[in-house]
Amino acid sequence: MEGKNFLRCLFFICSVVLLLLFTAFNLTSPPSDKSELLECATNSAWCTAKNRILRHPNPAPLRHDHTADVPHHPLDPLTIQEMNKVQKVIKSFFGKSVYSVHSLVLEDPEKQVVLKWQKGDPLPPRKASVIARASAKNYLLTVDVESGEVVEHDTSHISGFPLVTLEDMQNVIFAPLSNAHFNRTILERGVDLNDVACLPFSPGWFGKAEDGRRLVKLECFTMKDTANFYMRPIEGIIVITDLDTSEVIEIIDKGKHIPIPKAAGTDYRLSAENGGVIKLPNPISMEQPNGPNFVVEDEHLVKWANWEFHLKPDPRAGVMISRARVRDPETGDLRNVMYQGFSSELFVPYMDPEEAWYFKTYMDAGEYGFGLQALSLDPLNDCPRNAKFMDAIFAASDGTPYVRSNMVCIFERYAGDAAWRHTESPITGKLILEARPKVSLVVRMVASLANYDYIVDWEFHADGLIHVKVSLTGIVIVKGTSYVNMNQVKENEDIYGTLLADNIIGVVHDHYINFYLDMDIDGLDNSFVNVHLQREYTHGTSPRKSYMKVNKTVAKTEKEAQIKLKLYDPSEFHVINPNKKTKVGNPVGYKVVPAGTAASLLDPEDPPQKRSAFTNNQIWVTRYNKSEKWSGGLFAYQSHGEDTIQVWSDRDRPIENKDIVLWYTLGFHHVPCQEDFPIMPTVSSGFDLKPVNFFERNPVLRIAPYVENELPVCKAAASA
Ligand SMILES: *[C@@H]1O[C@H](CO)[C@@H](O)[C@H](O)[C@H]1NC(C)=O
Ligand SMILES: *[C@@H]1O[C@H](CO)[C@@H](O)[C@H](O)[C@H]1NC(C)=O
Ligand SMILES: *[C@@H]1O[C@H](CO)[C@@H](O)[C@H](O)[C@H]1NC(C)=O
Ligand SMILES: [Cu+2]
Repeated sequence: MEGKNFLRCLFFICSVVLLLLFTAFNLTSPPSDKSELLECATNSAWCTAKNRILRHPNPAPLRHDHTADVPHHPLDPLTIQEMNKVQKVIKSFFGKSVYSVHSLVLEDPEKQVVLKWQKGDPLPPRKASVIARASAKNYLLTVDVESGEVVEHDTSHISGFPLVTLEDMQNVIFAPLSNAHFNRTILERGVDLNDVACLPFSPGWFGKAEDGRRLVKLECFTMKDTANFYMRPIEGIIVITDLDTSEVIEIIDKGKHIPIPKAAGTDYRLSAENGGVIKLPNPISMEQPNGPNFVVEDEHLVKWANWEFHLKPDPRAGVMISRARVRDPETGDLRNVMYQGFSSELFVPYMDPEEAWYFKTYMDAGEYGFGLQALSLDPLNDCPRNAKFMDAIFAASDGTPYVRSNMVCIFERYAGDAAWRHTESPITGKLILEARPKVSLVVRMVASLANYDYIVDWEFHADGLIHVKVSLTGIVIVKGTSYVNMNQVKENEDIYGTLLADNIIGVVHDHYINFYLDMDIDGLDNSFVNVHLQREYTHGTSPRKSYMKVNKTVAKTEKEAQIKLKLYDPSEFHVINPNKKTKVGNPVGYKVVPAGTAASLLDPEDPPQKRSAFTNNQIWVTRYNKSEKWSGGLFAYQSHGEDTIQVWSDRDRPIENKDIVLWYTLGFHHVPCQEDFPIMPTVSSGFDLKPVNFFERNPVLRIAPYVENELPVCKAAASA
């Protein structure tokens, strides 16, 4: 696993073998060097102060052997043993046909069944939902794990293909090198064939001519003299390849005049810096010598403060939060907030219409699998000390289960913020100073989609707030150019981006992440209320000319809940339970608080926009329907856009006092800048789900303040 091969492995994105090797490495790393440790004064717990910047990656916490896992909860993911059973069933179902498994996950039981289930009850029948391909056809199967019964669902009306498997990608990335014309083209550019690495990019969909076969567009880079080969594109060469046969269909070569960008300055590893390491003189970490305040019961049930929810990794969504409930401090009851929440689809369109770029309109969840691309997290750097890690069990393309260790982490966060505070001013003569620390619980995963990294946090607060945060970092995918200075660019010439370094353009693009939020506020039947804020005139009845007035409208049908955000015509958006009111008579509810808003500027009829039509609005509300989960469509790869949330919502079903699903799209416009080179500093945004009249009063009045002598203080072990 040296040099070139190691790099190739990196972007085949995690073969199982690599993971096993990685785990083996972790288990055998030497114990910490004592001089690097800090000791807590309040007890004898060791607090390591190591950092990856200074040393090797920290040992991952030991994960247990999953072969004997059993499910405990109706929503628990399929275990290794269950997947093995399903694999046998699939094998006999397809008989002699060659097949590939693109998804093998638990088929969630009916909502009513899950809601009725209580700990100690037998589990409802365990079923697997399988997406497979055989004989050039998509299959959607439900397999009963115990009986082996298979139900086949008709999906012939849905265009597109299931997500590409890791094996698909591994099979295809060497395809260009089997082509003599490709080799010649590369050699003509002065690149050694042994330095070439090709990445499989989904082709989008741009017309019926592309139908009938699974296509991939490979773009190639040179790995010479850098770990950051993304910054050394062999510009303009696109190798269109058949994913099923690895046959090279066409080689487009439009960049002969474009030099390969230099390697100098592209590496981002500390080992490549020769100016000396910058390090804060005093190490920082959050101390928790007695361990965290949350528990994970039966592998998937997270309990912290007043929250309780089910958490599982998912190959497509990343993580799924289910049955999120919060305890009411007044009654002690666990109250339903959200039945299920997850990232449903992503859309990353690049804004360059040229031949080698126009198709770059990625739908990362449906095309690649947001969870499949989430690799093992690095303890202490990806998640703080005292984080707990959750492994994922995913299926390879032959249906064999494998373990993705440490894919999700759970940790408590205290960043010195206040949950609430007040100081009474001296003029009232009262001496009051009340302040409370804000501690929260974070669930985190990081998807590394080739060049880009998406950090997704679900953060639960004691006051009932759920904050969803998405952070973008990693490497901007760049375009080679002959320019080395902006003074060479003609006045009206569009370079579709920003010149980041010699011969490198960061192309303008967007990132959208659409969240499925099945809110069930104190029950299934909820309504969506547009709490419109409007200017009202006093018409001479007051010295004031105007004021802001609240006007609430309940959305009757889905179309009334297709929401485009407007700064100068603002609203709040509430999901309420009209059947349950507080003591003073307000319906209980939660609101979605938008942030990170961006609207797509593509034409609604542009094929990428039709396929990712979830970006037509920032908020949607649909009638709950178990088979409407993926807002860009079940088969997003080369989809035409006839199975999207736009189509479902346009059915205009009634949504008042019904079981409804809220969808929110977080967006980022990204005009790259030089600071994004050679790796991008993290950019974050998010949205909140916040209680509105859900509690009778501020639910965290009884939180205790911090007192100095109750908190741990760490000092260097060497001087202790
Ligand atoms: C292209 O080059 C690679 C790497 O040198 C080599 O393995 C392959 O056989 C070549 N392909 C053809 C068709 O010559
Ligand atoms: C409230 O908003 C609705 C829908 O926009 C509008 O029809 C109605 O006139 C408004 N009511 C008032 C009192 O402004
Ligand atoms: C549920 O969703 C599927 C897929 O969009 C659709 O075919 C079906 O008609 C929907 N059912 C209802 C009751 O809306
Ligand atoms: Cu970006």
